[in-house]
Amino acid sequence: MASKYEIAWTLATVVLLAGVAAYSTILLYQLDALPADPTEYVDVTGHQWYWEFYYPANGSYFNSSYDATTNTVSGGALWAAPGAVVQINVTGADVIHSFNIPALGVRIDAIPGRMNYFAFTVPNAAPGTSYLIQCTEFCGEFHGTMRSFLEIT
Ligand SMILES: [Cu+2]
Repeated sequence: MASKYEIAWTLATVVLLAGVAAYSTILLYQLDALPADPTEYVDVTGHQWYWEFYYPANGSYFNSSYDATTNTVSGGALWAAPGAVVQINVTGADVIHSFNIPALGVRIDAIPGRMNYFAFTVPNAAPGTSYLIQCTEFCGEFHGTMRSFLEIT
């Protein structure tokens, strides 16, 4: 027969774990929540091996090509103002990629046939500051140089 201590510590463990489960469930949903009114929307499409940025506010597309010898991009970048809340709608055109801004903790998969949504706040950095964007899902031969920059405008 179980002693009253066994019953007590079993119940205490159940209560503790239920509390942790409830707290982390709420936190998970809060992490995925999108802001009601972001400053800017950008559609991001991963291609082998470059990032395409579409700005619906002015209907313009940019294919951002990375040059590893100079560590620069041509053709466009992800532009945003300091402090802006940017919602990115991310998909893949060919294979699975992953859109990652390591310095900002932004990481979301770019999957063909699926749109993933993520919002983040741009740091209050000086115009001209740039943050590396790197594909973090192995996507073929030039995956390592599938880069771009978030550029503060
Ligand atoms: Cu990749």
